[in-house]
Amino acid sequence: MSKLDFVDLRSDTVTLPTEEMLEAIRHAKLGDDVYGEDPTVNELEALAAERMGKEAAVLVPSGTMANLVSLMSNTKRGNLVILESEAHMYWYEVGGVSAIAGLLPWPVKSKFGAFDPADVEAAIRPRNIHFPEPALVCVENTHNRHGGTVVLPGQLKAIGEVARAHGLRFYMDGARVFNAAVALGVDVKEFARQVDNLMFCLSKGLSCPVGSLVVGSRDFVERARKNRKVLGGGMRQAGVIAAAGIVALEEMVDRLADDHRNARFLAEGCVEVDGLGVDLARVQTNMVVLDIGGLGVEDALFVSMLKERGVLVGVIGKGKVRLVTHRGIEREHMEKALEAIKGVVGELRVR
Ligand code: TLP
Repeated sequence: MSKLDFVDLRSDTVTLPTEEMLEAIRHAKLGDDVYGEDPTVNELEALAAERMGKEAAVLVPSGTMANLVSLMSNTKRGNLVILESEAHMYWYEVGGVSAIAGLLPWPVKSKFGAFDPADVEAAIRPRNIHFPEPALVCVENTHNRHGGTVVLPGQLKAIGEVARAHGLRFYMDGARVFNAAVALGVDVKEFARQVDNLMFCLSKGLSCPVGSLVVGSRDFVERARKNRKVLGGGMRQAGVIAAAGIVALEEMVDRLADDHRNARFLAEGCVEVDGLGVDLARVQTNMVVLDIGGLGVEDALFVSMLKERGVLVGVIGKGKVRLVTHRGIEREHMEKALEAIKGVVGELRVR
């Protein structure tokens, strides 16, 4: 990123493919993946399953489709699904959980994204003629709207035990589960083994242009493959996507630690700025959420003033501004962002 470019902290989804990915795409062996004949897709799916310690995986175009096919493959229409009340699936996936999967979402609140197992237990109502059949419990890891917080393997274990005791499946939206693993310094399998199935994204911090993987048992993945097809997600020479994914899994995981360090640096700088709120306990991975409520201005004004200073950020709720670090954002960009934030806050406070 040159000094003239914007410091784009809206999301890690803005990352561009690396030179090595572009090279791998150029040389990828291709075939028709709907026939199961794309060798590069087959290699990526086998690699993803192996990394997660599960039987099988299927490549889908997006995280949203990954969640949707997983919902469909874990439930029957009319079932009840327990979700965290700030979950991406509940907020940002256009209501596909009901509109397409035909499920009743049952939101349960939590502090940092990890439900209290007792709250999950309470949400699982007894089997009764009046009630929908509960089928699935979902967690998100890292948790986006909670600020990139990690749901710990031990917390997953406790939630999973409640789900299984009632005959429910347990699914993880692991869009950023590699961030969780890197933050804790543990193998990603520590998270994956606690759930029946999960998805993760290639196109966030791992820098791929497109793609997510749905991972689980052979039976589940077979259903997911069929559900991907019904949604129009069966792709042909998808090895062009998978080639970058293989590079991501082999080369791009460890560097997520840089993003975490940069987020921490930014957050610690922002804590010092009068008028801003930052909950440092939530700054566990590559996100920082600023509470700008104390400034008494419209969120859009704050965002546009930062943009004038060359910094792009997003709004995730009234008075809540999200900044996300990723590849291409270095320490100097963090310094520039911090200066810009201080400048905007200073200007607003003298108004
Ligand atoms: N999140 C995006 C936006 O949609 C908000 C972002 O910029 O963070 N699960 C989680 C936890 C996600 O954060 C996202 C994307 C998805 C699923 C959906 O992935 P895509 O965007 O590939 O459909």
